[in-house]
Amino acid sequence: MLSNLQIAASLDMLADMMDLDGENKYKTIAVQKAARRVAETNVSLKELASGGELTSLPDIGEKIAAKITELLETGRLAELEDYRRRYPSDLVKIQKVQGIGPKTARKVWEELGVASLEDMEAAATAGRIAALPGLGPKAQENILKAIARLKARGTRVLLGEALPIAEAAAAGLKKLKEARNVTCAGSVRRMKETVKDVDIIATASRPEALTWAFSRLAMVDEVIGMGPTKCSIRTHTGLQIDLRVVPHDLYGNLLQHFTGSRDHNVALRELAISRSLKVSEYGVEESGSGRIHKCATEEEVYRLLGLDYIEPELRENNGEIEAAADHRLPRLIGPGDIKGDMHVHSDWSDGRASIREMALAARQMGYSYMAISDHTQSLGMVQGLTPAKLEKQLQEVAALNRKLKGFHIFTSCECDVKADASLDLADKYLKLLDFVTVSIHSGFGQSRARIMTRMQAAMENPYVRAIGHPTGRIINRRDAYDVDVKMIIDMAAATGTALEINSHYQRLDLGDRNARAAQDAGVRLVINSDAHGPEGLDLKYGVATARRGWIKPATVLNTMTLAQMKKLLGRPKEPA
Ligand code: DGT
Ligand code: CA
Ligand code: ZN
Repeated sequence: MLSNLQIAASLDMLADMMDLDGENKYKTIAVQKAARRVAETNVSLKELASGGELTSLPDIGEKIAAKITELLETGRLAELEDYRRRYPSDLVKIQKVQGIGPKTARKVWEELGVASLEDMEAAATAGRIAALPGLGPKAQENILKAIARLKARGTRVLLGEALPIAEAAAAGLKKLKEARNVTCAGSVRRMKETVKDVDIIATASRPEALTWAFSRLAMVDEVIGMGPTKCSIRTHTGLQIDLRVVPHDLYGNLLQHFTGSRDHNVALRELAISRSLKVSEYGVEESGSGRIHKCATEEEVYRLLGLDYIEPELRENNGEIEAAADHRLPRLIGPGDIKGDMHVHSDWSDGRASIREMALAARQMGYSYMAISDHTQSLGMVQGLTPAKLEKQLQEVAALNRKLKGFHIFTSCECDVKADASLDLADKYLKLLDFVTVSIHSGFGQSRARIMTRMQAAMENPYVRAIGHPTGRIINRRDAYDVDVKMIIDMAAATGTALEINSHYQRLDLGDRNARAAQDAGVRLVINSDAHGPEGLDLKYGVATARRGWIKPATVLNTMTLAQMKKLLGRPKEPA
């Protein structure tokens, strides 16, 4: 019987083959979405299928359900096998290399017999790609670079994929009457943007009740290891989770130890030695007397070492220990500091909900404002805002603002800065808006100088208040465009333009380090959802990224009250 992960892999492969074959884009996307849904589904598809419930999952219609059933019943998918007979399966890896795509992949296979990434690299190194019509030396060079980047990349899981599963596992354990404490530790607790695996630490009246229950959770695909106080499992999504049940009186020591990071723990141990103490998972020991302090809480561990409590997100040995010793840790931003969202899409561009629905959802979250920032037209989407459409949208927003109680919608757009560095809407339109965000959505392959010219043109525009997802990276999938982040930060400071922390878990752009550098340079940040539907409004990952970047509430524009924001936007922007 196939696991969810294997089913998702087959569907993914099918989508890739369809792409290669030049199949209709919408059909391909539907299969990709289904694959993703399957991979993220925590209950076994076998069970859903046996209850005839596959189509109860979002993104799974009758057609996809039939494919899944075929996979479950026969272990194969006739359609996929047919493709496999026609194309070498490694071609799909080639087409996914940044800047190659299905047409080129087919061309190099048909013309040069290139059937794997190794073939591709060899052909490019030998100069045979450049000789193909329509490709040339520049394309060949880019292909070589992309292959090199691909090789350098690991297989860490995105936090936004791992955390919901980790939290579901923890919630499953918390329900047991034997459970006392249950907490995620490791990189998940530190909210690192990618994680290798999930670590859960617990205390219990009967440890084996917890490890047993853990091994029986619906999300478990395979039990990797099992003992009286330890259990490791692999979920249907392929993620590994390690549970450790620890003694109650050492809970603080062990939670601290297994939260890490390793570098933080090493530095902590060194500091301890300088204070004649020894820190380990067995307690804090006084070197002279040999007395061991067992700590039920992490706060006690840090207190014994003479340190202020250090939030998990800061534990990367980036100066937090020194700051804790000197009582100079920042008051970090938290979810409760956020008062609104300045980057939200609606069905006026590629969003799925109306402006009203987005506003109601944002108000429901406790916000007092949002900016509706639909895409402009050059993105190549039929729906983008033209000047005429924008003027109509302004009327709709004005009408909504008259009706909505206790909530304000700022007018905005996510304006493209085009490959030639011009903005996609003329100043006379930008001027009408409360808040303009500019993003790069095209010409990703341009030289650093070209990209920076575009950034500069955007930031020097007096109406542009923020740069959206400033580096363009998609974690594990697409590298940043060739930007000089330091220069972006300097330009932002000089022009008084804010930089976005885009909260989508695949972006987290700016990332933690860059956000910290921006704050140090006096640049304002804005933590946005970039939501395309009400469910996308959560800023959890953006706030976590900010916390990892030592960000204080005052650095972030959308911690302002509505009145403060209105006042700020009523004045021209000013250098930092
Ligand atoms: P990752 O790679 O995303 O899973 O990152 P972590 O930090 O979750 O690393 P992991 O799962 O290997 O270990 C969890 C924590 O346990 C780690 O942050 C610190 C602690 N730890 C584990 N092994 C060691 C070790 O050999 N030395 C030290 N000092 N700490 C360790
Ligand atoms: Ca881990
Ligand atoms: Zn957007």
